[in-house]
Amino acid sequence: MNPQHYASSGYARLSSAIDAGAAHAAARWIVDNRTRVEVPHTLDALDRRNQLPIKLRRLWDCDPDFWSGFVMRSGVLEVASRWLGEEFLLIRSAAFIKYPGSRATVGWHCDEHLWGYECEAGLTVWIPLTRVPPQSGCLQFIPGSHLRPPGRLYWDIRHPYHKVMDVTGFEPPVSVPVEVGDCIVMDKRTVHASGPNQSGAERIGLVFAFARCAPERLTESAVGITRGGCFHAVPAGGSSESEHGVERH
Ligand SMILES: O=C(O)CCC(=O)C(=O)O
Repeated sequence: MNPQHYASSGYARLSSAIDAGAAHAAARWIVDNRTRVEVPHTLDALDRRNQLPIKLRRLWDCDPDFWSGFVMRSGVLEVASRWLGEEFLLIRSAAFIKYPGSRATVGWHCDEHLWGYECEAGLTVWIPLTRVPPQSGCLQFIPGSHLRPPGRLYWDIRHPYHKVMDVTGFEPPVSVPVEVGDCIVMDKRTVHASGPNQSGAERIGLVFAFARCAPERLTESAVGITRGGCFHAVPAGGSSESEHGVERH
């Protein structure tokens, strides 16, 4: 990856940055656990004709042993620390499922608007757990959108989970297909969307959002991470006190 590309475009596809074995194990976890009632999700996770995206949330909280192992072994930690340095927070862990033929799309948005609080720096690592060719509803990005003022936000009935952005006058979007083992890293301000899954195969994307941010700003609990792989719980709005948290080396 050319670092210049990330700086100017606001996103980059990193080939072979994620351990394929770890990605396969994560796909198995999603398939085995998606109907557990305690996994927060937007819709019936088995609705194969879903017209709205199925999103599983707070994966870390559902199984910290599994997901801390994934973060340690997959390579995602190295990706995040490349931009965020030695210490940062994992603020979101989620998965998007689109079954074969699903018409579900995700509207234009940037992730910092979804987080809803200010961060000094932040990025999302999007990890395909299945192949995601263009017809599977791959991510689309508006190059350079992280450097310009955001477009108007409005409600669109096709995207009931968050406001979407009016991208009139922005650069044309670029589709970014990926293979298992790749990942996409995007700045918190980069405008992106995804299309319907017109393929015959299920499409699963894993989302890990990382940020450097004052803990008192957090509206949900997060996981503090140091590069050596030490994790501790950081409560919403609270102080980062590792003796109250879960240390996982
Ligand atoms: O996986 C998708 O289709 C959308 C992911 C996305 O937009 C996000 O993580 O912000």
